[in-house]
Amino acid sequence: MKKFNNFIAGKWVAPESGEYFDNRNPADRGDVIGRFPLSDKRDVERAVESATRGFARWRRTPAPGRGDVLRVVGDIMTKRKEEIADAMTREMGKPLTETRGDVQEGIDTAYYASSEGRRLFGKTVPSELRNKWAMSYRRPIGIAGLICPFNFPMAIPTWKMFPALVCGNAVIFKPAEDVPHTGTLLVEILLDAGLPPEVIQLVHGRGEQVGAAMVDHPGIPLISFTGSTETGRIVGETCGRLHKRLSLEMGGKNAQIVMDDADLDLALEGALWGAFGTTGQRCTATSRLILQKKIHDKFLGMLEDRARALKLGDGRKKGTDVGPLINEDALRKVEAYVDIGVSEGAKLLTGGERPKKLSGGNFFEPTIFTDVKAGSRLEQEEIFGPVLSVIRVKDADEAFAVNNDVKYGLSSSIYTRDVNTAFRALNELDNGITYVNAPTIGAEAHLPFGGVKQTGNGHREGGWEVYEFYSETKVGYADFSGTLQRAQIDTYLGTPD
Ligand code: UN1
Repeated sequence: MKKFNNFIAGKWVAPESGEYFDNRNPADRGDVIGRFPLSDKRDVERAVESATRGFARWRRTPAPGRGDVLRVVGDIMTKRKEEIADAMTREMGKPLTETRGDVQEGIDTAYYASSEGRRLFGKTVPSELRNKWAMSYRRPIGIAGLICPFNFPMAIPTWKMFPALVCGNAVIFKPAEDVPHTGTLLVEILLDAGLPPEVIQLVHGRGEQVGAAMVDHPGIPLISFTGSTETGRIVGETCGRLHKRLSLEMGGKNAQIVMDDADLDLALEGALWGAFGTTGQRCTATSRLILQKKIHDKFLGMLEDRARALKLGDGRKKGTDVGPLINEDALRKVEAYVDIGVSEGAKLLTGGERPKKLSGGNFFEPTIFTDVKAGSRLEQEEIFGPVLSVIRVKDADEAFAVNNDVKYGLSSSIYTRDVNTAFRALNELDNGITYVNAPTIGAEAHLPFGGVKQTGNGHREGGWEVYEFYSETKVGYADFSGTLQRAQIDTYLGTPD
């Protein structure tokens, strides 16, 4: 059985505990991919010491040079795309089409970050005084602690890591314990591309040990966390106490609205992809379907047939539409929500069980509940699985109110042919992302990604905004007048020539 290690202080090293855990294929629990370190506080401590040295060196490398390393990273990922996708499906479960997309998102992020090395704009503005310059510019912050989820094993770490690196920070990377192999491949690629070793540290293990030690460590001034709102709250409390810069990406309860005037065939494809793609394990997954009353019954008929026809199975086999859930805990959580739905009086239209076949993996049938009441637990709480709740509404106002009446605010979608309704939705839906005539999933790497309310804490990943998070703005004033000029006191016109 292959044993993998942490990457600390420029070497692949065993964890201080000497303990390892099995990384299993969720489609076939008997298939063990390898054994990965169960690290703890001591490993994080060593990672911080090394990253401190890495940072001292990396911050002095000009940003275009830092970007050049990421360009090579993108080139290597492009060459190895197929092989990484296969390894990712084996440890995470989603079908190959999706894992290829996940790697592609990493490639897009690499090239975007690489070109940002030649921008990282500050601003030069006029001073109110003569012979004085005023400008803002960016500086790196230090060590970035990145705590990543399992559902996008390549894309999400790259969203965090590449902007952090191009801004000149060193990185301590903790992949989710369900996907340590993809995390390892990513670090190998960074090293092959020429990243100086001490700039990146990889520490495997559980959130309670490694993640918590990173959040607690005073030597890590910046934390980026993607995961549940419950864990995010704990992370936020600690970071607040220690004055750390923190970006949180957390839960979602995303809705697709289908209006009476929508193209129903298009809306159907969107609902299936949004709800059951990645087995519903996306923060952006469609977990609510809000149907206007006239098309409600017809649309449900169309949806039921197609949902039943989805093929569950090993994501590495041809023809698989939906892979397994990530682990046994996820399965149990989904089952618990099916029970909650039934007890709340929602009607189970299809699914609701583990399939009879495929008992060797963490499979669960695509599940649809109808007659779901707005405000019920099924309608309000994040499930992170293949469960879609259908709510019937009379008009756009009610649809918008139902969409907005949850504690989360990541993504939303509306299908309509009416341009006014579409723009109203863009204006009125309380989410970080709203799609018109497209599903709730499918964010592109060069636009800001994130949500409002309890989905986040105001930061964005991806796009241009994330560079604000990973850099500190500094202001420089250079007075070359040779006299004391007092801002706000001396006249704007200064002393006459
Ligand atoms: C997530 O939902 O967890 O928008 C990330 C998408 C992907 C990223 C999703 N590009 O669906």
